Amino acid sequence: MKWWQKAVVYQIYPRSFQDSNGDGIGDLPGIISRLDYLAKLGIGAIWLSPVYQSPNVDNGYDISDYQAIAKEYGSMEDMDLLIKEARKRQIRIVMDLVVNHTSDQHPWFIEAKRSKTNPYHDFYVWSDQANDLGSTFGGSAWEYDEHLKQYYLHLFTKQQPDLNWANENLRKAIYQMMNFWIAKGIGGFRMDVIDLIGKQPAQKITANGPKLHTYLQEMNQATFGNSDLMTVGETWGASPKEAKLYSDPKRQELAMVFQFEHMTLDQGQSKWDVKSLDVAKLKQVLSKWQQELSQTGWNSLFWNNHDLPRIVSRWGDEGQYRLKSAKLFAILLHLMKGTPYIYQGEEIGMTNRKVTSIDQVDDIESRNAYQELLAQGLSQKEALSAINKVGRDNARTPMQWDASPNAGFSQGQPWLAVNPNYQTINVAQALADPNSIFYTYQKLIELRNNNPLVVLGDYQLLKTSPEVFAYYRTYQEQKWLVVANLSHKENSIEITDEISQVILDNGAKPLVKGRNLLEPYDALVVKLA
Ligand code: TEU
Ligand code: CA
Repeated sequence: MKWWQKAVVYQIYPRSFQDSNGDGIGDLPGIISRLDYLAKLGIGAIWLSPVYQSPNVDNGYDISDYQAIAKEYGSMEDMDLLIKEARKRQIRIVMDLVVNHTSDQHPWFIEAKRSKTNPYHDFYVWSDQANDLGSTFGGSAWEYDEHLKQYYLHLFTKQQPDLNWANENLRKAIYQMMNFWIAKGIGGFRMDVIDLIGKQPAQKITANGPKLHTYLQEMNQATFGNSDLMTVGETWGASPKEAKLYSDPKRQELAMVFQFEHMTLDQGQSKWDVKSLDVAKLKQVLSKWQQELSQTGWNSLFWNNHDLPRIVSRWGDEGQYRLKSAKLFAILLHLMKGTPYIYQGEEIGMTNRKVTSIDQVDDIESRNAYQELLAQGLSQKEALSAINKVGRDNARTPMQWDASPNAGFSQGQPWLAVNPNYQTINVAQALADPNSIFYTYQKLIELRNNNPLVVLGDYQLLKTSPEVFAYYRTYQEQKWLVVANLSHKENSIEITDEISQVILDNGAKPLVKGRNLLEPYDALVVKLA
């Protein structure tokens, strides 16, 4: 068993985690000061969103120097100290690797723009014509360069020019940079939009290009191949078949990928067209992924990240049932097979935050979408309502540590306003309350550490009423049953097994053999006789 099959990973969005010097921006010393808290939770790794030098057009996902720490986050000494202090607590640091594109301020791009014969020109993707390929953040994916009279490709903002992976020197430079970080003793890489690196824009192929897996195998050989590093690729476009190509150990590519099929179930025509969740579909999709990757490959398990709205607000109930529904989503996910990820604040049930004007929105994706939605004929109110539901700032408000001003995140003015509910939802409160969401997560991590069933057991979905999600995990002689009522209404479940013990619940009454009534958002794990 690999360490990353047993570990739970905690994602930190450094800008919003803990500010140590009052400038309103979270930083590395701030993270170090909170390691004991994370150790108490029990996590085995931190996925650190980008801390590299960046003009911050896309909050660090536009990198101008891969081997320098952004000044506002601290220094390389702070980074080394973070790695060391985390290791002392058996926590590894997984770095965000953003190599589909750089910032337009990266020296490579500045050189690339000088002339068509500059050795760095071919590090990027140029074309004499623009086709109708669009950018994820709105508008065309092509930007005209007046000087070179050529277009360059940017699948995200125009300040994020796409790298040309067909260029061998570029690939070597990236591998060298990765080895620089590996030598520091990091725990692995989370690879930003890695499914795009094989792009062939002339054919309008972006995800899953023909050479994608060749590049990843080459990268594996040139960098982390012979180490025990954890690697997870962000792949919005992956089907189970593709996920197996990435994560089949025999193929020597990545440890696992983030797939997003379950996270797009409430989308209509676009991300901004939000529908209600069909729980039956959620069951079907997650069960499909559990089955498909049961023999080959490995799943990653998540509800949240820095791009997604908060799960309690999205599919749970942030009001009356906040505690119960947050625990339900924790139990449902952490008992599945795969590596679970917790996004900062999820473990205390942080919620979405509402804005009343576009001026309160920081995120580039939401700001661009707002203009596009208005142009499509939506009212300002409708556009803001969509942003309030699924905008990325929902996940990016500062971490709520305690009830003091600015939630204990900063002594100064936070870069993004704190969610006003911090006086009741915060870490200090959670740690003081034995019934808090925090302790449910802690218990789930402990269960994973102590029971091979949780890591390795087979998964099997039970046939139940549509809103009840129930599955078995079996390993050797052991069998567990997980039941979750994803509804603010009562439901029921018929159980054919003898139950020997309740392992964990969210306030739900113990289950019995036969018919059981389930209260809203009831969730529990039981051991079968
Ligand atoms: O996200 C990939 C991506 O496609 C997102 O833009 C996603 O579609 C969107 O956020 C959903 O709302 C990664 C990073 O996680 C994201 O933060 C970056 O902005 C993006 O890549 C570009 O690097
Ligand atoms: Ca700071």
